[in-house]
Amino acid sequence: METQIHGLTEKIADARSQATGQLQALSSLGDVQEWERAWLGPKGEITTMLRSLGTLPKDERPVAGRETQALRQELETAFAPIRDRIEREALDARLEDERVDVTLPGIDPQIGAIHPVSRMIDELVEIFGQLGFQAVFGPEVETGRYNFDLLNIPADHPARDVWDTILVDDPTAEIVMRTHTSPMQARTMERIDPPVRVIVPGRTYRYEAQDASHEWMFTQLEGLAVDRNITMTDLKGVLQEMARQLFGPERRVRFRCDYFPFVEPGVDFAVDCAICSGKGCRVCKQSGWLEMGGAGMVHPNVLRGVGYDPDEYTGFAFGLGIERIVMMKYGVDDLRIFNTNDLRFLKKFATAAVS
Ligand code: YSA
Repeated sequence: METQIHGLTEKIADARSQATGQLQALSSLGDVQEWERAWLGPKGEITTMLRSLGTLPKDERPVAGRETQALRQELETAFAPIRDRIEREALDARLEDERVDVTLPGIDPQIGAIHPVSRMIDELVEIFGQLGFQAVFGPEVETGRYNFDLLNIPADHPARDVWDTILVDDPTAEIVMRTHTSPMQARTMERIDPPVRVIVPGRTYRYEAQDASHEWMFTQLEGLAVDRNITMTDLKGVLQEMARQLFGPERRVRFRCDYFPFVEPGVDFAVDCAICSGKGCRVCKQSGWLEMGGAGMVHPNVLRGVGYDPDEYTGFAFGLGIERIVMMKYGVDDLRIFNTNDLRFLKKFATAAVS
């Protein structure tokens, strides 16, 4: 009996000297956690000792229990200030490490800019909006029916070849990347009755060799107005107003005969070069004029094709090349740069946006 109690007292003394010895050697947060786990934790030495009290004879347990609890108390009291000191030191070191000098100059954020072509579309939507046109959008993958048939270009017509069409998958199904925004003429007229006043900005695709003024993917803006008594004068007035707002009040517009199967009469229209005021320069290729697109009075067959009566309604339509307009407005001499992601080029427009 005596030996057991004696044994426990020795064990407690041992534990005390070991635990306090280790305590003095703690130096890091890891040490602190490890020590606490080993001595005071639920699976630690003191708990194990308390659990083993059950093996003592009943009348000795209270004394042994008190002594063990006293040891726990003693160790907790000795541990607390050491733990607090080490935690504080670790926190101080971390704060020093992560110190931020708020007086250092900041890093300028990289500010993006709207692409010049998108910006031009926004500008045109605004201008035509003032003239009563609403912007609508159509599919870039089209059927031959909308890209050609309903535009008065029948299957065997040679005009079908001039569009350099990119076919999607099966050639017999004639699913095409739209070669122009004109398919939206029929799509719009099928959906609504006159009066119609819409513009259609969007991407178009042609199997075409690239050069300074041609891309295989480019952007057009279609315009369509159908109502009673619409004449060529309305077309000229609308395009003249657009040119005036886009390039300045003194700009002149030129219309020359051209052929498109979906208009009669058809024209191409140009604006006198804003860069040289029509005298001739590199941008207008010394002609004094910058071609902007095709236009004309909507062909009666196109109106008939969507169920409109050409004896009751007339209309005009036009299609502009947006990249070419940006080129004219800003004197850009190679259209391919629009798709190169060249930041030096794009940043010029970023600056123009904020100035
Ligand atoms: C004509 C009459 C209408 O009633 C309505 C619309 C049109 C335009 C017709 N759909 C068309 O696409 N005509 S077009 O082939 O001469 O192209 C119109 C404009 O798109 C051109 O003036 C040019 O500015 C631009 N364009 C054409 N091919 C291009 C191009 N831009 C860049 N790269 C190309 N490969």
